[in-house]
Amino acid sequence: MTLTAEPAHDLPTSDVDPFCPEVLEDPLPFHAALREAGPVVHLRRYDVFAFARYEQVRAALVDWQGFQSAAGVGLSNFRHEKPWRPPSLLLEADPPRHDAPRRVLQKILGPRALRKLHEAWLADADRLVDEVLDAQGPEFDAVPHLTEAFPLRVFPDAVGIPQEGREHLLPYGDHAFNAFGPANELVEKGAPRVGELSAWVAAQCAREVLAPEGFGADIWAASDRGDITPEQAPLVVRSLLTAGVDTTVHGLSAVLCAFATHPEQWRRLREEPGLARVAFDEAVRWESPVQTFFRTATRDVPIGGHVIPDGHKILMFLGAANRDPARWGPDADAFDLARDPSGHVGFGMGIHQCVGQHVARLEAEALLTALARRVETIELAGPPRRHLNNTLRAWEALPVRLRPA
Ligand code: OVM
Repeated sequence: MTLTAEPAHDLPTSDVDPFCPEVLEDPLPFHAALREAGPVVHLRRYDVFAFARYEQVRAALVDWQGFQSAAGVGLSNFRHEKPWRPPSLLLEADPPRHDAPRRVLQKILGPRALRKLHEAWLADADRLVDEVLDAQGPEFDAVPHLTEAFPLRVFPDAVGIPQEGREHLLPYGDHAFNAFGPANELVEKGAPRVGELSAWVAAQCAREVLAPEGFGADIWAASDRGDITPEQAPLVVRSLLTAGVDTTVHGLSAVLCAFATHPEQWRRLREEPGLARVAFDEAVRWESPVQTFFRTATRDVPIGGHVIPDGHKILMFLGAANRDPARWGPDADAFDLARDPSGHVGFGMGIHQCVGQHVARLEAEALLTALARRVETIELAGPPRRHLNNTLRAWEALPVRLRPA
């Protein structure tokens, strides 16, 4: 093989731990430094290659042949390490094995299929907002009362799992998203409950446990048709229960926090409630509830005058790409409903792009529409508190004051 003469610049490196509490608390300065350092930065602490610019993150997401998922999309390399649970058939798989489960779930969670939930979820959000304003008055913590309450009220029912044990959903998802990072204190803190939580989740995936109608039943019906095997069906249900709750909770928290801190944007939404979905996508861009995913190089991949060696992990900073001024302009940090947020990588991009994104948008549309109808102003009633997670940009508390219209 002939080597072309590349300019001999050094690979930028960083000793920062992206998963340390200080960076998780406020990742924005680190993201900016990574973007400025170059198209690829070697993170010495974990011997991984970081992409923080929109161009490289997007290219890596789309290139599933060069940057595979089947070796895991966390730091752990499944070529050498045993995964903490059987790998996801969607997230932690490559074509061709990835494709049948993906096709099945994409149809079940697609815009056409969701039309039958639209009216019911809008009505349910109306009731929730009424109840909360009645019971709490104008000032309360939006995390338990709205952004956790709404997904927990509609999504488990839509999947078709029983009432009992639903309090396990958020802790299970929290652990699963921590597990993409290094085995740090956040993972250790979750470890004692993993057995119990995993066993509960696995039990909910059985055909007999699931309601006769719902996403769960639809997945089992796909196995009856032979679209997936009966062995695959419970793992596909598991994907819904793993990725479907914490993500939407923190996405809804993000959009409420954005409005509580941008009163002129709330006025804009109230004038034009049809902007609810754009507002949610802009908040997903602005906050990136899922901050990072890894890929693994399937060969020596040349990039920016360097080579990422076969088998090495790449860490894609979705949150940094979503605020890259080279893509979003000098106002990349602004939350602005006048912007077109399409093309953001908060839901990923390419064959693994979030299969639940239409469900998330429907939840957001319902909650924002209900709030816009009743609430003249939203403001912070105290300092919001972060919940630290290795992958999620999450909230512990979001104290708000609402003035009824
Ligand atoms: C899954 C899955 C998909 C996306 C994210 C995720 C824990 C899990 O298929 O289980 O995070």
